[in-house]
Amino acid sequence: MAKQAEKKNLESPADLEQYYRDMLFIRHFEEKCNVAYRQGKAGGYMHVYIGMEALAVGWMHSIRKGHDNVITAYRDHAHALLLGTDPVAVMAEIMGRKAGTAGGKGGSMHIYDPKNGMFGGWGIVGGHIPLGAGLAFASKYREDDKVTLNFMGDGAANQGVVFETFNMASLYELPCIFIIENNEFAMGTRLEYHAADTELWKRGAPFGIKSERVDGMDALQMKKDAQRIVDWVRKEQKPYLVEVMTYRYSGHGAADNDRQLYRTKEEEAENLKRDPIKRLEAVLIERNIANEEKLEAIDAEIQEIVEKIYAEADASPFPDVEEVYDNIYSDMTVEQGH
Ligand SMILES: Cc1ncc(C[n+]2csc(CCOP(=O)(O)OP(=O)(O)O)c2C)c(N)n1
Ligand SMILES: [Mg+2]
Repeated sequence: MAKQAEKKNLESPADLEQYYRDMLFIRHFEEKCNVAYRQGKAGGYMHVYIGMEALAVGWMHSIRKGHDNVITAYRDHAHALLLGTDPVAVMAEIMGRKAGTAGGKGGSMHIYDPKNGMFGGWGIVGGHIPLGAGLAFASKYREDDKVTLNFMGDGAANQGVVFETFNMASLYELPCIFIIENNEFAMGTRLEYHAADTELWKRGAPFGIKSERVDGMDALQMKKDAQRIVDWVRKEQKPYLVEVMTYRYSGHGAADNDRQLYRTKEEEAENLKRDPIKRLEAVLIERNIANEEKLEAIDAEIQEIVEKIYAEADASPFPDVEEVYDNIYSDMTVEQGH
């Protein structure tokens, strides 16, 4: 009986294949970003999500795309890509081109696309957390039934403004999900060196916020947990705090080539065994949704798509010098009704 019930809860083969494609797309897209950076085609700061893809897939498939709000820090490509932001515009922004989401003037850390519910892309650690609560406050005020996903890193979870926001979100009962992407590092500083209590999920309790810790390396489990929490917040109209356990395979940013200064090769190898993409691959094979041949074909197809995106972005010109003072102030919020 229990087994049958469990089977009922399984996503369809098409869903599983979609999660797989999405994770692989993020991985290849960002591998290409790294190449662009090394070739001098992308500048400034750039931080990839490699190793953390299951988070973006689980959460973005649990919300109403184009309706709900998402805000995050500078590790922001995956969130935008899965919300439906034009991938050429994302790549072009990373490359500083006119076709970018901010006309090439924001760069990798500032992917902004409110029409698809993507409110950035922010570089000040913890600085966007009150902005996310503001989005949730607007939803509550307008009774528009939106949920806000407010992502932050484990390092960001130490910022004072985050605690102030927890207090107000709880006090005002905001439909806001605080998602701590615990990838075990804040730049080169390990979790246990920066957090007095490494169980970050406990930080919601003093404010009366329902909180828990979940696994972010298993896309299917992530989706299940994310869906349950999103549904709860939408119904109860109260905040929630989730610590998602994950691991950053890459360096902090594209310029971080010295990972071995703060972690060993053995640790990296151990964590690679938990690769969320490989894990879902195994499920696809086990459930006869795909065989090795099909997986290879999907991989080749996605690599080709990414190459096309890159070529299209690379064909876009740089912004004109005359545009340098444009869009510094904007009344977009009023125009778009957000
Ligand atoms: C207020 C502030 N302090 C310091 C920095 C420099 N800085 C950039 S990223 C970062 C680490 C943040 O780590 P975490 O929140 O865990 O996010 P992750 O990079 O792991 O996604 C720091 C200290 C900053 N951008 N803003
Ligand atoms: Mg971190």
